[in-house]
Amino acid sequence: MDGKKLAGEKAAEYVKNGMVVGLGTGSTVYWTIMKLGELVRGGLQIQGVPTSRRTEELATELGIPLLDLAEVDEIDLTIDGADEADADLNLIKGGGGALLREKLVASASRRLLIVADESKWVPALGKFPLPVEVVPFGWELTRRQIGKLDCDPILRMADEAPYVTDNGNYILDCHFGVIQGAERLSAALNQLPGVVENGLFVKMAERIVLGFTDGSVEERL
Ligand code: DER
Repeated sequence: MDGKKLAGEKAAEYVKNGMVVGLGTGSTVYWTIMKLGELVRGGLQIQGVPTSRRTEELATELGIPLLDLAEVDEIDLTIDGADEADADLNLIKGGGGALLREKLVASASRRLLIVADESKWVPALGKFPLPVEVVPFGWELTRRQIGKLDCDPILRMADEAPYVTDNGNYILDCHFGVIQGAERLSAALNQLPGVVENGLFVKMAERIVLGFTDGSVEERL
């Protein structure tokens, strides 16, 4: 069974009529958005706030009414994926390059629900390199500063050129190894000149829906 599809579709059950829903980015929340498209065509009335251009395009194709983040005071529920999640529900996100808008939407949400397959559930964060969004101007200097935090930052490439986010920035994928003290590291990264945001989502998620290859689905708080 496809754990991502199981988790993604299960999460759609949390969406109620009249909600403003943050729509995450990635191949797991894709299934949530597909299910919401089906429900909207069946009469469900929601407004979505996309976390990336590609989520915006998908939701538009599906007929899900959309709002810009600037238009909403508060989002009822955001559903998004993750690259890693630990038992404290701290996350590494940004594998899909959408971490800045994802964190902004999540921070404006009353509830954050994560959807993932079992492979994302880890004893400790850090095996997945931590994405850090940086401004292109002087990125090499920023890279050196981040490297002083005991990691190896690698510029994310798309074909022969640096990957560029929806916000016109670069991403450094930072290999820390096991991360001890995610909150402290997140603060240390974000105070560096040139760093826009990082993929550590600390104490933001309320619960996670995990899909397993055996066909089971579990919720963990
Ligand atoms: O970039 C992100 O944080 C996305 O949510 C993404 O990394 C989630 O991964 P998925 O495509 O395996 O759901």
